[in-house]
Amino acid sequence: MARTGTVAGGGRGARGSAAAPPAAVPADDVELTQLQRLELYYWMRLTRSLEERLVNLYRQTKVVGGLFRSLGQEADAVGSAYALERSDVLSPLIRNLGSMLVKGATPVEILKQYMAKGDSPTRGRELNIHFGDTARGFIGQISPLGDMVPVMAGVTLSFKMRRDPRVGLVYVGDGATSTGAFHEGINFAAVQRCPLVVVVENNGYAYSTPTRKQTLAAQFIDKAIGYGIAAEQADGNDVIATYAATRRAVDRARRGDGVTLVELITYRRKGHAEHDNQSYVPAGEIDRWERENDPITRYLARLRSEGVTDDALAAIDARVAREIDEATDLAEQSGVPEALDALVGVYADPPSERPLWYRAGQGGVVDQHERPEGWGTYDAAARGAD
Ligand SMILES: Cc1ncc(C[n+]2csc(CCOP(=O)(O)OP(=O)(O)O)c2C)c(N)n1
Ligand SMILES: [Mg+2]
Repeated sequence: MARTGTVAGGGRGARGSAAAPPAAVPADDVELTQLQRLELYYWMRLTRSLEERLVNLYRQTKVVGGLFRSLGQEADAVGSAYALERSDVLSPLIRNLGSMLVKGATPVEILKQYMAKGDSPTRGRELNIHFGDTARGFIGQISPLGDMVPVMAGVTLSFKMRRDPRVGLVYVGDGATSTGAFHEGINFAAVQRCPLVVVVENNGYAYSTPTRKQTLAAQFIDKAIGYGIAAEQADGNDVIATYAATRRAVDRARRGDGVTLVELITYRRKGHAEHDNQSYVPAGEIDRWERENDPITRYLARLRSEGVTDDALAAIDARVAREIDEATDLAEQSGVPEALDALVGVYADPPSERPLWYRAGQGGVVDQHERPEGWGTYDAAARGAD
């Protein structure tokens, strides 16, 4: 079994990730041009600023539904997605706004989606970043944790069967690794030697449950041993280390050497969603991560030490601010969905199947037994004895 890894942060792994930030270990040397290094900064800054704009809109009650932040996890989302080629496919989670932006999702789409506008990607029928576009290589996410692992096993098995040299990447949280779907999916993909990268974002919490309360594994890469697959572990708050570890896994998958479990050690600085006040987090923990291990602050220090000027960085910040302002104006101008639009794309039109024969001419029976008066409630009084 291949078992390699950038064990940055002293291999602290699953059980200790929330206790203390990993030390700022320099990442492996990787081949990235200056332009690419600045792009990584752009994507992280865009992710954070877009979420900050969403917080403002949420407080103005313009966001419909919950708001899930990736504050402090921008390097893990951006660095891992950046390791993919354009034709590769990823399956994001709620904290992977950065990954979706890298894959081509646009700020205006994200803002419209969160505000449930009529011309948003799901036309107001889904929330936050639950939408996909196979042309751009990101699959629409679903809420059941771990369930996208078997889906991505299938997607990547189809790549392999068609001899299509594409790679798939699926994100799971630390909590999601405790589901049956995760186990079945990763095991199947391992046995089939699918070109799949499974990224475990170890951010210390699954909702209010700290990692030590939902697994006894010392670190998530240990789980790879049981599946007979390769593992990589990296400091998820170091964008270059994250990129490098994921890139090794992507290269391995493309070579035909199967699945890699990549553990990215990071920290969720906000609650599960905006409504969560994080009362269960030990005092000082969040402040410490913000002070000592903010992925953007760390990367800025690195870029400056490599000779990037303040002017160059300010130009990126200005570009991000301009793009988000323009996208917000556009999104705010869009209208709400038409009520009848809720039916579009739900039923086949015309129906692909003829109605069931035993229902032909039986509309009255169906109405009586399946759509009684007061649809959705049980009106016992009107029905007498039953
Ligand atoms: C199978 C399943 N169980 C429970 C939930 C409810 N739920 C949604 S997110 C979440 C916590 C997820 O934690 P983790 O996997 O660590 O991801 P994170 O939010 O930290 O990124 C829970 C329990 C769900 N969506 N699916
Ligand atoms: Mg988690």
